[in-house]
Amino acid sequence: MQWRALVLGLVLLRLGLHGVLWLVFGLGPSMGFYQRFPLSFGFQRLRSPDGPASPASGPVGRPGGLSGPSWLQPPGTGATQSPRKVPQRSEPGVCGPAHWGYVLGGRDRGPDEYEKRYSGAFPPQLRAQMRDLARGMFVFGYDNYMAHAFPQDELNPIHCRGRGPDRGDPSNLNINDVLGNYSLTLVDALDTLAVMGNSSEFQKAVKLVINTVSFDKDSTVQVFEATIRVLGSLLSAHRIITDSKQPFGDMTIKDYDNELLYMAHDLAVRLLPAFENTKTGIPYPRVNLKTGVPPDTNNETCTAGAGSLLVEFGILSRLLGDSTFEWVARRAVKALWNLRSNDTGLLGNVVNIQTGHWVGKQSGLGAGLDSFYEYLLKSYILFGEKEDLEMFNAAYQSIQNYLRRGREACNEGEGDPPLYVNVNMFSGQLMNTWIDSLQAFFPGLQVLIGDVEDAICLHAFYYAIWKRYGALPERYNWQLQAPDVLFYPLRPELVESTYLLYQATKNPFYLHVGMDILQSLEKYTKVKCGYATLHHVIDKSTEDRMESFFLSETCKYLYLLFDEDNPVHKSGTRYMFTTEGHIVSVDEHLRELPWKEFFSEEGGQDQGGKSVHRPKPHELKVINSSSNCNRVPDERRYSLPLKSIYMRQIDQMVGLI
Ligand code: DMJ
Repeated sequence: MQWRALVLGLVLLRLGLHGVLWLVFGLGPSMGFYQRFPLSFGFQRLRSPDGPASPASGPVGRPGGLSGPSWLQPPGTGATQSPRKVPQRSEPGVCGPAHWGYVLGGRDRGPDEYEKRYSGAFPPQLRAQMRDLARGMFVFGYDNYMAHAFPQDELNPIHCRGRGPDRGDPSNLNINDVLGNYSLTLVDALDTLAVMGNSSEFQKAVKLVINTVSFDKDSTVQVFEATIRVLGSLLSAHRIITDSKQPFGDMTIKDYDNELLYMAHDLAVRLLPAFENTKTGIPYPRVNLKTGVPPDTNNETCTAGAGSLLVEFGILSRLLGDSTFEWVARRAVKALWNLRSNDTGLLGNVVNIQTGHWVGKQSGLGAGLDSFYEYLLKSYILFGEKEDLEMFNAAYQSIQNYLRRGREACNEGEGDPPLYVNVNMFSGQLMNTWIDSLQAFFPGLQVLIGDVEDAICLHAFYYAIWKRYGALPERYNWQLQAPDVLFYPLRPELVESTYLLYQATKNPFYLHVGMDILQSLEKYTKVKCGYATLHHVIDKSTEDRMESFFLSETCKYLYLLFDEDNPVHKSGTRYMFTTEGHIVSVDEHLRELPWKEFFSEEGGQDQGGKSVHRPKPHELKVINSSSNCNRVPDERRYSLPLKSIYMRQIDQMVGLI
């Protein structure tokens, strides 16, 4: 009798606990995620929107919520803190679900049981419903852009109008860095149309871009933004059109003659002046598409802006057989890399391109640095250059050593859960107590490198913030447990990580997260003609702006999360996403250096003293007369000032001089 009472008691206790967690997390009783992922920090412990966190609601044994002292202290100073050893993976991005099943499923259980436990937890009908909701979200934004804004750059979704560069106020960088008067939203959305299988609209949109978009504009844009949003999209769409397998349906264009590739080249050539007259090789942040670097331009650039151009520039170079673009982008990455701190290995967030002095000494994972790390790894995945992986691995280890606070393992051990903070690049000292919403991309990157367990934890932290506000505030202060900067411009980073974690784990938890995000976007940001930036994540007031990444990234990742059978997952081609969410197939062709064949085996030395191959003179002639693209072999460029290269590019390609 006593035995029965004990069993009954335990069952009731468990049911009660389940119910409490359900109420607290609001994730639905079918999920059962906590059984695998014991979050010893509670989502509920974040401060409520309109008041401080209850002192009693802090982490176990420590009143005061998430402002745990372990995040304020450098690694290695507390009992539970020591710099974490990074899991070593030789080949990033290639592990299959079985591997993740092991990582997540507890060491004593195999992936089969793991699969069994969670299959069916998110019914297929619901998944289809969510996929359609995500597609509807894209269509509503896209159709409204086409109806009310095209050919302007962006849609003002509240007043149903278009928006272009702010000519009246050139200092309005928030707008002018991004909007170049080149139908930005249409260009940026091209491959989302393909991913959603909409061939008729994709074909229509591509023709429209070819026939109406020009880069011969008096627009001063940020090199980084033009690269990731426009150049990247053109290259992605070009690859989709010319893919012999056509996995997304018929995305071919009748009489297509590589127009998008040539447009990409035209744009890239107009960006090249940014790489001239810079003493370090780090590019100027902005160029005028007609006239080059403006005379009064700023010599300071953020690390991510200058150091995340290699994926797009590298693809362009390898498709054209013209090493110019990859060379300048790679030179910038190396210049930044060489400026890292000798002590910590960290980089700052703002640098002077002439002196190489760090103007912003903050090192973190968010604004100013985010895609720098991302592109070290993604460049390696695409191009297979070992030095990119080596840089990434070293950067990742420094991040673990100096930025990561909290306990060593995500789901076990004592102390606060891991968090990546902002520190001084030279001393490793904490610089502030906020994290930004851009940082939410990092778990996705961790998935690619194989650090899934840590990714789960960091993602959970961001999701906790999302659940609190129905959006991610631009900055969240983890000590005050309140937003520091309140707007949310429909950013994709949390969805991106959610999608990648779902692909890695197949845990339905991530479908619930995606559903939650979709529903709050519908609830708080949908307006008359599209989706609007949240001005204030607490009072939910909106701003009349829909950034182009909403269609190119946020909607795409949401759609892909729920579209299990999408060719991105099932076609046999491996795809990688650029930092703007554009798909690029990872194939052998991009690992070839078309210009390499032009060099002899005779060695020489480059400016850094490294061995290089020297071309034979007769080979150079062949190269220069081989096409209407300006094929400049690498080593020849080493001996030329960049100015000459640029002049020749402009002269031959654009005819501006
Ligand atoms: C996008 O343009 C890209 O993802 C970029 O890398 C940083 N952030 C925005 C969206 O938030």
